[in-house]
Amino acid sequence: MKRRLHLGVRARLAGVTLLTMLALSACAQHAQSALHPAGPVSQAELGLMGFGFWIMLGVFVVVVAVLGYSLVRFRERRGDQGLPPQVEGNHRLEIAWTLIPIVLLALLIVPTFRATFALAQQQRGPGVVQVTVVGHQWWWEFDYPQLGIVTADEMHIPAGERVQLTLRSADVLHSFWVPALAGKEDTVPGQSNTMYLEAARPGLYPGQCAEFCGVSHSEMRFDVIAQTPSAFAAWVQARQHPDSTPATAQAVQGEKVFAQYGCGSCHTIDGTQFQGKVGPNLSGLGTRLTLAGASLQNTPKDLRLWVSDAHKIMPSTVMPNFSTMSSSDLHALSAYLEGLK
Ligand code: HEC
Ligand SMILES: [Cu+2]
Repeated sequence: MKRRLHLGVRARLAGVTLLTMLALSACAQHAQSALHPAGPVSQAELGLMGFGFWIMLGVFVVVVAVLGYSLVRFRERRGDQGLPPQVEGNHRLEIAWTLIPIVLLALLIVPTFRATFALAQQQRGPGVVQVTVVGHQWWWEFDYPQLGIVTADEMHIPAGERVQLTLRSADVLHSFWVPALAGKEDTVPGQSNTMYLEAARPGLYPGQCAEFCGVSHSEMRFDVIAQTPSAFAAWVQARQHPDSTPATAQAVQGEKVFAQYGCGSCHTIDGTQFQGKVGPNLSGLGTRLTLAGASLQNTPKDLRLWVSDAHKIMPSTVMPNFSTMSSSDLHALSAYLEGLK
């Protein structure tokens, strides 16, 4: 008897915890939320989650109701002696609780299969923007093979159109996740995975690596910037015709510092002799919103902080600390890099 009561208490505690969690998660308004879908892919995925959730909530309510009823109805009463009548086996009940789960699973399987196959469709055709996403410890590279563009940290896409992604890894397992736009997809060394996504409206959709990939995993964020088709076309134009010529005397000095410290052995700047492939492509850096896996805002001050002390922001990064660089060299560098358009 006592044991049954304990079970009842536990069930009630679990119920209260679940409801509290639901209430709390309903309040949070995180931009990175799969509960606020901003495109057809995440919408379809949330629809599936919702369908499963309501079925399971129904099961939960029925089980708790039967449990509660049994606890009250069959509790030990004053004057009871010995064990109550022992009942074993009930064919009707056994058949019912075998059939009900089968029916529920059958209900779940139909939309799940339909959505899984629909969302796995490769998007092809002349109008479809293709992006190769490469996960690196600890930054994201975005290549647009049809357009001849390579960038990092932010992926620009046209709103209202399907964008086909091919996902790779340069080192270890990572997982590409933009909660508002689509579910996670792993980037696996030596393998290509594919997915597509679409943003219904222009906007900024934050994403991040969702697979532990080393000490700076939490600094491996990025933004998806969905633009109107004309703004996207303008961005493509600008990236295809980068302006990498330093415009001020300080920026000219900065370009020299960049060469002198060997930054170009790791970084590419389109339209210059710097063609390194180890780190992010820095072309058009001045137009970017964030730096270094979106762990810093793209300001001259944060850029200098990054160059002089990258390991403070991102432990173990391949990017060396240039802690002995003079302040004037650092200022020249930031003038040069922030001038890249
Ligand atoms: C040994 C290779 C290497 C060298 C040399 C190097 N970097 Fe980097 N750099 C990296 C890597 C790798 C990253 C990506 C860091 C991360 O996210 O882990 C990076 C990131 C950056 C970023 C942020 C880029 C972005 O997309 O947000 C800037 C800016 C930068 N480096 C500037 C420089 C400058 C300036 C120099 C020379 C003073 C330099 N780097 C030298 C490898 C290098
Ligand atoms: Cu990662």
